[in-house]
Amino acid sequence: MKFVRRTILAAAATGALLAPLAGFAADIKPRLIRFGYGLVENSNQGRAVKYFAEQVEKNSQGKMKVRAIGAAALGPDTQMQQALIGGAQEMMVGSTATLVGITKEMALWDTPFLFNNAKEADAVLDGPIGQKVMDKLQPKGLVGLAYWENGFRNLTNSKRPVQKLEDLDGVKLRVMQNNVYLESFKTLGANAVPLPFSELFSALETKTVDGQENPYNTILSSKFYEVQKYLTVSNHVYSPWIVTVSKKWWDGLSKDEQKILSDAAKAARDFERKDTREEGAKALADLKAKGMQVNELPAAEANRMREKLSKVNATIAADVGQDLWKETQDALAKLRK
Ligand code: TK8
Repeated sequence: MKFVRRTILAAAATGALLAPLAGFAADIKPRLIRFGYGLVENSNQGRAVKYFAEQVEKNSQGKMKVRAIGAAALGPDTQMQQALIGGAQEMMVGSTATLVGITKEMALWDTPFLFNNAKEADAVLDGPIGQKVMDKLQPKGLVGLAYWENGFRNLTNSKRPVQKLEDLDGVKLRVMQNNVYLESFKTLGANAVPLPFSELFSALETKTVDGQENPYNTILSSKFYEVQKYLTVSNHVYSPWIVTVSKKWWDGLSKDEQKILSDAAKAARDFERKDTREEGAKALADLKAKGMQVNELPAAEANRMREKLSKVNATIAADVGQDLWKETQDALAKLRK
């Protein structure tokens, strides 16, 4: 008995010694981070937030705790952004598209058909252009840490398969609350209705809107297949998510604490992109199995769509600035060489 107790005491002493030693040089205080997001827990977004939380807790020896709050329980993206700016909430991840009202340069990522594939998206988002756009958040009270993948967006609706552009005529289509999306889908002939994501499922269920557009992963995790019959593969735009922090709160953190958050956001980005792509590769089969009728937009129609949508490019270029627009086009041309 005595031996057992001594062993336990010795083990406890070693543990107690090691923990503070490991954290000795680092300036880390106990912190509670309320981290909000829009999708459900069992989604690529939810899984990545969980991974982020684990990284932060581990690398701060348990001092920094992340309280992950999903399913828009803290409100839609725009509401959380305001909470971050005011300092009432510490962190969130959401669509860059909902940030355009705060930072107009974010509209760059709404450009239809900007990226041809995920490799191009990663290169531009993780490179100097992505950083430049992200830095524009700071004067508005937000700090961007990393772009995560939402993904290439595809159309779903409950009316008919979209085989040609005209099939979109009059379809009440929910779009993100953003002028580029509104203008893009109006240009395509749809009756575009801006709505927050948190209201989307019930809007589809009650037929307030006929359709929406989102990546396969989200159509699956948000169970849109329960209220949408037709899925049209259009890949009309690549949409990023962005991890943001309240600048008010961030400025009060030590350099060590900031680094822990920044590193964890990037590690979670790599985890998330891999997870999203793996799930995305199987999702179409899953969605078919759940009863969705899937069609590819014929190449000729996809080209017509691309051509029509190129009209909004001029508006985007004017909004984000001609220099940034040109820099992006040049970077893409270089990547495609
Ligand atoms: C989740 C949204 C979602 C986006 C949308 O909060 O609104 O359609 O694609 O991922 O950010």
